[in-house]
Amino acid sequence: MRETLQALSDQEQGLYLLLRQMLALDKTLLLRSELNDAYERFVLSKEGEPHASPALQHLIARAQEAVVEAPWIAFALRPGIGRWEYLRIHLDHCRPESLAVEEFLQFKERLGRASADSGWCMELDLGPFNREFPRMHEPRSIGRGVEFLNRQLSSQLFHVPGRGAEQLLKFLRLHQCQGQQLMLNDSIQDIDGLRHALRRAEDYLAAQNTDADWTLVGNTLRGLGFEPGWGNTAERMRQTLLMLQDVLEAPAPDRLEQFLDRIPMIFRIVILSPHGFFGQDRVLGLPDTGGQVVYILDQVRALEQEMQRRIEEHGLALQAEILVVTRLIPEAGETHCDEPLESISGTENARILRVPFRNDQGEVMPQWISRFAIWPYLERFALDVGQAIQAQMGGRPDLIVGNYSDGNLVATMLSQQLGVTQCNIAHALEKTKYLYSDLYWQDNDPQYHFSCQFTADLIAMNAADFIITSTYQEIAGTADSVGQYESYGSFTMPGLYRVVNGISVFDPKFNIVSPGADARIYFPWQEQSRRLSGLLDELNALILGGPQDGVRGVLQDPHKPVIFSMARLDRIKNISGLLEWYGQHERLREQANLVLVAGFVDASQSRDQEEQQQIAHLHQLIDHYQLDGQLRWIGLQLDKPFAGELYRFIADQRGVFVQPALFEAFGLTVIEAMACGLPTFATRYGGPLEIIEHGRCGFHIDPNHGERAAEQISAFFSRCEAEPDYWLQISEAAIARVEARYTWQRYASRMMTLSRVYGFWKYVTNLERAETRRYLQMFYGLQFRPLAKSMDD
Ligand code: UDP
Ligand code: LCN
Repeated sequence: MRETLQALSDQEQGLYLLLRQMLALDKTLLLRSELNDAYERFVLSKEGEPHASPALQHLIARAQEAVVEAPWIAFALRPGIGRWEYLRIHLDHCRPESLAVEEFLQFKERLGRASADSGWCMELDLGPFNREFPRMHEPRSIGRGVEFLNRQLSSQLFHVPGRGAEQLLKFLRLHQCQGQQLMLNDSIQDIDGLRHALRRAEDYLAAQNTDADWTLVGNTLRGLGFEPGWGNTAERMRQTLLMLQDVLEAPAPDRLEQFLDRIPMIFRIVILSPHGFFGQDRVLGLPDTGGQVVYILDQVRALEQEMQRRIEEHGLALQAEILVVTRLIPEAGETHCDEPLESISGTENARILRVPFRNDQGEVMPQWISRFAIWPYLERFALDVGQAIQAQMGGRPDLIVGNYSDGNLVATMLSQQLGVTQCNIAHALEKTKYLYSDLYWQDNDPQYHFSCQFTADLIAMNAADFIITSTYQEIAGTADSVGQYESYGSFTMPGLYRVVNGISVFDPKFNIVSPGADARIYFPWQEQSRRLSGLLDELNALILGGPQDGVRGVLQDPHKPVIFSMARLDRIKNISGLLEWYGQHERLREQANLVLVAGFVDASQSRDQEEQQQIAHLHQLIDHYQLDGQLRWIGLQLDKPFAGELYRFIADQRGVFVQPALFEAFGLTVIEAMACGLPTFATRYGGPLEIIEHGRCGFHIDPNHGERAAEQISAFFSRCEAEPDYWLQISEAAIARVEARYTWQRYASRMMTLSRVYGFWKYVTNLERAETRRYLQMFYGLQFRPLAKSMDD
């Protein structure tokens, strides 16, 4: 900060003129883009030009936003990823002064409608609790928390002679599954005893047949103090013993991680996903029902395989078990969401367990409830789920995974109640999707109830033992944009509370583990032998055929390539934007047809208000641009294999996929389309920015500049005509990108390692986190509960 202040100290005149121009805009809040525009205009103006300077440019380049309260302007600066500074400047003397974050937030609050009259506002600060906890410093370490934590904590733990070894010994004695003691029994009392037993067991195993299993060597090992879990063969058991010996001898973080990876810790997992229609059939595309469902079902299959593989390697005859817990919806329409238990296809022992929401009187809520309105039901749901899990599993799980804000809050309650490691997956934090959703929360609250959601998010993200994200930008953004988690670092909801230190992107609980595209479904268009050729007639009829129920438009020239998009009909998905860009771009309309799979064509079939509005809007646009002969809007739920074949069908015709969202947290459709080999144009706001390498394996588009996006797509088609190999080149690069980066196998293996390592550190450092838990409980009781309750009134 000192540097910034110093650099600006001799810029008084320039600052004065620039600030005057900003004040003249007559806006109370200036966004980054507006600040940049203002500066550009300033340096091009006659009076501004002589004052253009690196110092002023630097200020503007770092400024994320400015609050104008004439004659003051306060700036929030982001000098680097995850780093923030604040300053204010008075027009009269133009000497910048540094501000504390809370002072900057107070500036903002004065703009919010309900700024507290007394000026008092509750301030939430989680910083002090984490003071003792290791924190990363380098942006490139963000999202690689487990490596950092291992390094830091193992050196702390093993620094005090004997302490680490003692903890490890205690930890190894903890493990049990279905009443069976694992790893060590009580006969090993101390570290000397452990070292001694390890040496003897190692000598013994070295003399055995390398393939011998526990039935052959178990008696002797048990006599030495060991229990099953060290490996499925004498050789593997020996390796594991040696790894432990190495850790005790010279504790290095990588050795510790390797050893922890060998400990049988995870047999039963509970995955929470309360909202939406969670099911295996006929649900995708229904409101609140999209990628999260796909992600979880694919994740479950991959996790079960990985768990089972590891259980076998541990030498244990046990069955992995996974429960996905969601809401039971009695009025489930065509879905199976009214069934309490459903086996997950493609798994041995994974099920969906459905528990209904109940109101205060204990009555079951029959209808679907929007994800924005579920808050009053969650506490009771968590209690009911706790009982249902125990009944179903006959005990507690080894890991609880929350999904989205509601699932993460329920995961927090359950993990605390059961003392189990908690992992959070946000999927999409709503906060950054809507402009000033925090500052103007009161305007949005009747529809979106963000006051509840952001409070739940803060509680859950701070309570989690570890957090998985799909991309780096989800945590910390980019050099130019703020990360989704980063946006919870400091913010204010005037009249409610102010967050000075909500979460730090440098917290080692963050780990990037990207999801995959199901390779059985989304495979390259060239792999003819795997293709579902039986669907061809149906696809032809659906895309190129005549009028059909649930479909609008008929493609008059079926030979043109297709611009394809598929998404839930949320406003943020911006399907209407794509329709408009296409409608307005004559050349693009000549070059290609447009095919949309989204929502319903008939608004009366929709239960969701936002979706109904979007449907009406799409109809208006189609009428306005007279698109019925160039567009096919399919308002039907397609099953996954069919959707996979649809991507490839469009690739056969040398089409493209477009993901036009105003913001997309990750974007499974993007990797699905790419895995099938469709050149993809996707929003530059959110995950696709990281998934796609622009110009190589796809293209970024800016949804705020639709005409440019349409131009990019049109230019692509022109280039494909001029260079016959161009389409193929992008298609192949897209396939390769997904194969290299987005596979479920890699995901599952990483997730298993993380669960073990964080499980260990949770045990070892439990005391340090107790204070945070207490504070969060208070925040829940005093803030979240009344907010959720008031939604009922
Ligand atoms: N999807 C679908 N039919 C639809 C809309 C979406 O099958 O009408 C599927 C799509 O293939 C993808 C998921 O739903 O697997 C959407 O995930 P994405 O991450 O793209 O977006 P989300 O809906 O989660 O915001
Ligand atoms: C929710 C979203 O909005 C998508 O961007 C993600 O791809 C999906 O969840 C799965 O994580």
